[in-house]
Amino acid sequence: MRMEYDRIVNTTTWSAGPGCHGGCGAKLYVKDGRVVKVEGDENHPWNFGRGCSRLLAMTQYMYHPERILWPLKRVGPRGDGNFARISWDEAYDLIEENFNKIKENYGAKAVIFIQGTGRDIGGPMSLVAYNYGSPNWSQLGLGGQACYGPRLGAMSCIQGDTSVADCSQFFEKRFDDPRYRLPNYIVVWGQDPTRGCPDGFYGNWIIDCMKRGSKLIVVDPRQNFLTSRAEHHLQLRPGTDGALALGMLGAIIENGWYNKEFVEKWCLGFEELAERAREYPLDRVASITWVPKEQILAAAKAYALASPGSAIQWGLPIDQAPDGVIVAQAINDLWAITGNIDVPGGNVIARNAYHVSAYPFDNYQLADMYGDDFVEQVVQKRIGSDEYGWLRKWRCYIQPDVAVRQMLTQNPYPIKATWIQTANPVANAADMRLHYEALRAMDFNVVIDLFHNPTTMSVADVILPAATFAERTGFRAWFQPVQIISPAVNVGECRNDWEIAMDMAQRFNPELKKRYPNGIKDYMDWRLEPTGMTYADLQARGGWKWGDEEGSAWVPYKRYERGVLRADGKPGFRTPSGKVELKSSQNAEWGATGVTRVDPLPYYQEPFESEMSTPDLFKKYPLIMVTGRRSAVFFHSEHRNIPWLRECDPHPDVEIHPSVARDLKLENGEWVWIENERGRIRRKVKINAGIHPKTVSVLHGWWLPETEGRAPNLFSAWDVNCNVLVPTGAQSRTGYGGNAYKTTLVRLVKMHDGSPAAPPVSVWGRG
Ligand SMILES: Nc1nc2c(c(=O)[nH]1)N[C@H]1C(S)=C(S)[C@@H](COP(=O)(O)OP(=O)(O)OC[C@H]3O[C@@H](n4cnc5c(=O)[nH]c(N)nc54)[C@H](O)[C@@H]3O)O[C@H]1N2
Ligand SMILES: Nc1nc2c(c(=O)[nH]1)N[C@H]1C(S)=C(S)[C@@H](COP(=O)(O)OP(=O)(O)OC[C@H]3O[C@@H](n4cnc5c(=O)[nH]c(N)nc54)[C@H](O)[C@@H]3O)O[C@H]1N2
Ligand SMILES: [Mo]
Repeated sequence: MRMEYDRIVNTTTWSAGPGCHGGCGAKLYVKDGRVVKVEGDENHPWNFGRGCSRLLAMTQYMYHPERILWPLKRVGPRGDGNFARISWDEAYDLIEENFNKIKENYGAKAVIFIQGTGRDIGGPMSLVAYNYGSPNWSQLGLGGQACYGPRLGAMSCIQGDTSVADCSQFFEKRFDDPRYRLPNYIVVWGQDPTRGCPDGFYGNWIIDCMKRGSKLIVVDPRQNFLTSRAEHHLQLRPGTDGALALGMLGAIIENGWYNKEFVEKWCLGFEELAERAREYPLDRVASITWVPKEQILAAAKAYALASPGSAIQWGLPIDQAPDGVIVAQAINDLWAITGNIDVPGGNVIARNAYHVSAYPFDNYQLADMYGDDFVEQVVQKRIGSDEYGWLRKWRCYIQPDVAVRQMLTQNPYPIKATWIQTANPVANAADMRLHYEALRAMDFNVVIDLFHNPTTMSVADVILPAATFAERTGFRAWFQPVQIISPAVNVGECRNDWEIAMDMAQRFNPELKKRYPNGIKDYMDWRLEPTGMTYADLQARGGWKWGDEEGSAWVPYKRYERGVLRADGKPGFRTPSGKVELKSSQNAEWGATGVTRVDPLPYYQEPFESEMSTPDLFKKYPLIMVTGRRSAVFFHSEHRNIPWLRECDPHPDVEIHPSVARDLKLENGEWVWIENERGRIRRKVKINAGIHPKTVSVLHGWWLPETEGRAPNLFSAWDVNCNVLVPTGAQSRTGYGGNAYKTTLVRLVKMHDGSPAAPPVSVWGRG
């Protein structure tokens, strides 16, 4: 009998393929040099054999007939869709030549290096940017850098470390580890982890905890799987999380439900916080948030009285609230004053095992790699650092809203080219048209991707084909364990993103060949050094290593008592004072070095567009469009071309409340216009009684790969993508967070006879 496979390769998921932030152990079944089946690895303590639909559809993704298999060069005008096959050497030569020409004429900072979300490319991509000589590394289009950065920044200011809900993920034995205790309550705040597994967090862990007895409080304007099982569901007005958190802080303080011992011993600024919170009595908060006062009080009481030992797990809408950093600060204060930091079942501090990271992200790590002088130079020139002190002090990205304007105005210095690796701005960027025009204004754009999309079609001059996780080496350390990515097969001439980045970095700086003579192999071994193991060692021991050394900084709990968090070895938190700074000295200091000032205490700010902040606009556009809730089968703009996945979610739809459907005489399944001052798009009506009647909910990232790719159609992106309507430039005072992704005002308009009813959704058009 013939075997159905020749071998199984055990590996770790990350990025290309499922698209996600990764971490799952996966098994790749290989037959005759092809992956024929993919499953979750039942022995892996991260996912215990489970795998999402995108993982299971890997074979359709890898061997898709439209996958880009070799380097391409544009021939003919941009937008015409004519590309010629070239060799890797020709492609590298072309890039080198063009980038060097730009460097001669305008300086290296005229090139922006653009990555997408949480990919593994951050580290190696900065290697290309810095060795070419540009300080400008970014997530262009992510207005306000509004994805996890604001939450990380706030936590860094207030408690000096990131923390996450404790679902036992820091122990290899997981729920069986004797040190672990379940959260009494998990507050799921503006996140739907069952769909998205975001930010180093596996969504099913919440369900694992629920099965064992944890109760839920969910803060979300829309009903979903978790809200239906929650003891408290606070269905708030989008963008008002800051007010809600301040109201809960006030109630907890006023009623004495906070943890007095922890506050006294470990917190600074409690009195000031209490005074600030008094400005947010529950009546006021209820009218801002739409959540009845009694519900807020009941949820605050339940959470606080079941603490320490309750956790808050929060999501993207916090970053995307007005002044996202400040909203994150208020929520962080909630788990601080209830004594939930780094206790079992609370918000456990999340240090990477052995402090290994694939992502040299902050200034400390960069200084380590390149020296202090280099960091100082990079920081001074980084786009946006004059306006925002936070950009100089905190992470190494440029400010994307300032960047896109600089690309268009060429002021204060020219920007002439981009390197786009793992991003699709002409689909995912807020104010898509603005980004489209900015990229069109460039002399030269390199795109590294796996498929054509609206960005490659409209702006790419050279395209390099990237490998999926199943085709390459790499490693992941976010947060536990340290684990490697092992290749199973090759597809076409596709290459590992890390290799591409290293190849180009070495072309721009031949000195790097001395440091990494074997390219990324040496780079990986150097990054893995703190584990005491090489890539090969890790592979030999099965692929991962849990950091579980008793007493180390990456093992819970109560590390602030043990003196392992701070560089000086003293007990306390990694903040200037060593305390949890409810009134943040760093926030004040970082803010003060830019043009904008930042309040050291949390406050509430009304959304950029709303009934209160823009009443005239609201009269014309009375519905709040909430964008970007995650679909389990898509990752942002990806997977619309994967048959098994598209079948689950075939149409770009808009969820509306039955009362809105009644008022506008709209039926389930009909196509409708969504409009505002920036344009209009078409969507298919889906009636959902689980959303608030004053909101509509849409997925972002839509384009239709089955339609015409050439300009002006660009796979119908202008027709269906909600980012035509989402504004930019509403970032917070820190430069991080904000924008109106969850709070864009729109109106719906019924289509009349003669208007083009539906875009040609040919293959998927049934029903
Ligand atoms: N309206 C609205 N817009 C949003 C959001 C929202 O909530 N609402 N969310 C925003 C957020 S949080 C984010 S993070 C951004 C995400 O935006 P992006 O990171 O741009 O998201 P994707 O569409 O997943 O990926 C972009 C491209 O990268 C390619 N790609 C995927 N993996 C790899 C890889 O490993 N290597 C290479 N070379 N290419 C790869 C894909 O094929 C795709 O074309 O979108 C933002 N856009
Ligand atoms: N399958 C899949 N997984 C993904 C992604 C993907 O595209 N597809 N994207 C990844 C990325 S980069 C990110 S950043 C994460 C994001 O994932 P999450 O952090 O989960 O964020 P969202 O999906 O934007 O929204 C989560 C929930 O917040 C609710 N919500 C909307 N507006 C508000 C608000 O103003 N306040 C509150 N409290 N709730 C609100 C929505 O209804 C939704 O249920 O997911 C990651 N995982
Ligand atoms: Mo994101």
